Amino acid sequence: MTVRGWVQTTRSSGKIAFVVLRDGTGYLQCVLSKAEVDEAVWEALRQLTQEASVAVTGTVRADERSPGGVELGVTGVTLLGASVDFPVTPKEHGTAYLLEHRHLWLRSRRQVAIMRVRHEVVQAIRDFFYERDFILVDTPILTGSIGETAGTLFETEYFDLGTAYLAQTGQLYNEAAAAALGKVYCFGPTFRAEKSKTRRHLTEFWMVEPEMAWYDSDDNMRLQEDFVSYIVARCLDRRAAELRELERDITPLERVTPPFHRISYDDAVAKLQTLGSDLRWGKDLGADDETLLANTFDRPVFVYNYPKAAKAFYMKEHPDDPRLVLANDCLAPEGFGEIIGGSQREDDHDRLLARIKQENLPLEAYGWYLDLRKYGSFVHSGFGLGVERTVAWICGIPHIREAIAFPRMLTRLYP
Ligand code: NSS
Repeated sequence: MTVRGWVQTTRSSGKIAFVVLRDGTGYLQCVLSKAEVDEAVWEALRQLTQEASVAVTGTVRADERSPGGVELGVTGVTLLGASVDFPVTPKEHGTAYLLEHRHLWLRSRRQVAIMRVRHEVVQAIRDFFYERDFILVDTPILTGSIGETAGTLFETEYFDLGTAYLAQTGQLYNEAAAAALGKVYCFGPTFRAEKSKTRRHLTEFWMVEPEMAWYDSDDNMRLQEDFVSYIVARCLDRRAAELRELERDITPLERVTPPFHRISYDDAVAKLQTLGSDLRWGKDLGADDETLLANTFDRPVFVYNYPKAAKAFYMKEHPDDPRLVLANDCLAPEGFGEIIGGSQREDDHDRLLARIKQENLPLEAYGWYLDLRKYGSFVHSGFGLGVERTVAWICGIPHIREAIAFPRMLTRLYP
């Protein structure tokens, strides 16, 4: 048979030559014995360079030592596209260099494995919601209302209507859709002009956001733990080879089953202080706090009932303590930090109005959102899971820039 692909590696002893081919479905070891082929074929194969594209013809035979369990005994080779001095070699390159060559770096074995895990995560997300009768609603990317915080908006001119923003979230629109359809979700790219250069922040990232009518904060957390466990189990089941390629220790992932740990914000602050954090009540947890806290648990943990001042305007006030909101974050173990932010939504018209004013948000942009509290207001909750952070955690990679094909960051728009 003939296989077309790209040359990953070559190796030759003078009598026998090996080429590992990557064809997109996997890797194939091609073997050529000098004694058995024409001189021209031997030479052609020996001259192949990294990432040349080729068509290799030969006979498939079982070989336990080969990746995939088969190898190709080569009888013919056609060079389709030469590759001279491929810039990303097996030697170590600096991160800046690799990111500058992301379009080529993507072909390396690790990156291929990460992309396959990401693909599984995305499919698991869709399957989870489909199986539970959630309706997909695609929310707009160009929007007039600030979804999260005014501080991290990308703005663009919008004809005669003034400024449009790139969506930070689809949530507010989802809340409208939940009143029509019950349980909904949106899934797409979201944008934050984050000025921070951290391992966990991109300016464009993918977020999946379910929104459920009649769910309170506890229902919300139960759905989150089922959801995260489902995604992890799918990757363990169907992407074991990729996780092996990434040398991911899967023991901590195997523990990811419901119920997750739960700790109130109050208790989390007290615990963190005993662990040496200088976190003061009222502030959101920093990345170091998240790691410190999560390291005390053997599986993901929910931190719930945050101070109102640290969170977004739409969260429901705690019925017994007006300083708090019914919000939760989900922290992944092993130092990977927050993967989910969720909350029960403020369903009281006047309280929501007061919050919008308090936050100095432009009231005229929220008329439609307040309408949802005027016409059949309902208890509802939802959350957002960051795809890149989830993929980075499952793959065990320290920086989320490798969890998306072409990362967008403060200092990177190329390639
Ligand atoms: O800001 S969040 O905490 N919450 C929301 O956007 C809500 N509107 C979600 C909802 O209730 N429907 O972001 C949610 C998650 C967060 O936990 C991260 O996993 C991810 O989105 N996230 C990010 N990932 C990568 N880069 C950046 N900058 C980023 N910001 C949030």
